[in-house]
Amino acid sequence: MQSTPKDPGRETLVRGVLDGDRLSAARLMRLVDDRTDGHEEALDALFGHTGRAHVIGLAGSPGCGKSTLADGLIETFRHRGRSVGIVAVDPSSSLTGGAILGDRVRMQRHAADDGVFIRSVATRGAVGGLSSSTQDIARIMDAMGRDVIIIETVGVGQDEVEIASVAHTVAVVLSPDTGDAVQIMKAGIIEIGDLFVVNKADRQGADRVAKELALFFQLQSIENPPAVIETVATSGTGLEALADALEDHHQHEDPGERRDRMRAEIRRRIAERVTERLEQELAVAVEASLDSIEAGRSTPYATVRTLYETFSGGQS
Ligand SMILES: Nc1nc2c(ncn2[C@@H]2O[C@H](COP(=O)(O)OP(=O)(O)O)[C@@H](O)[C@H]2O)c(=O)[nH]1
Ligand SMILES: [Mg+2]
Repeated sequence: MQSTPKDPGRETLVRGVLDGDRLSAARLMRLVDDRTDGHEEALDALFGHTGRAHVIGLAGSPGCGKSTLADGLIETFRHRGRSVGIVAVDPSSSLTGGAILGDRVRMQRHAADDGVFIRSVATRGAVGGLSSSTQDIARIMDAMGRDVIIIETVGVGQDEVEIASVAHTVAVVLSPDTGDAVQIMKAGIIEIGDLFVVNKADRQGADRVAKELALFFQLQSIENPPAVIETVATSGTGLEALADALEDHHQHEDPGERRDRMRAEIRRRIAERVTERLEQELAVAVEASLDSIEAGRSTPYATVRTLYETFSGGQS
């Protein structure tokens, strides 16, 4: 890759993304990841150009086959003439680092396809949950004109709940070898699934898991029970049916529900960003006040009042 003589302006970057330029998109994604000054303005400029893509979330325990499914779905959607964006949420943990590397190698075969854009996002450790960059990255892919965006989560509790507010369609993935079904029903993950995938259908027990799920929905007497689809991600079996079900869900999505989800997402987003900034500033301010408390010039109580007034803009 040639190095650019100078940093392209924010406007050029935004224009590039809107034109579907991969390099511009990748550059902006890096700015977002690093929280570089000005990235929010670029996102602002793109915001009005988003909302067209179908955002799909894949949730489920590690090892159930989400990456393999995502990889297979790339192919299925490409055959249908759709451009695809993949957002893989990387756990920062070195434990799973190997698996991520494996995913990258596997998906590498799509590298030459201009209709495929793959990007991984690191989770931000302590904060937990979906990296707040995830939504931004998805939005950039949306703005660059991707038809379908698939977000693969790492599959730890909070992520899976948050994915429901980011994606239009959430597919909860299960596999027979993790003894998942019952556990997942307990964990409340079931509520976020718009449809359910029983992957590794080549293994014993898959039919049982699928039946358990169907029975579960039957007992709940839900009016429109979610689809349960069996797949073998490694061979591609069931992927057409899965893509059909994903598209079908999107086409028949209740606008009210979409609006609720979007509002939940935006609410969470704003609170998260504001909190993040305030916490940083507050930490600095608290640190700065320690000396004067120690020297007897102030007290913790007075400091609380002063800081509160400062941070609430004087409206206590
Ligand atoms: N037998 C079988 N193995 C699968 C299937 N799908 C995925 N796997 C394997 O399961 C392992 C974990 O898959 P991966 O996609 O990385 O799971 P993830 O952690 O959910 O992303 C890999 O070794 C895959 O090759 C399947 O349908 N059948
Ligand atoms: Mg994976």
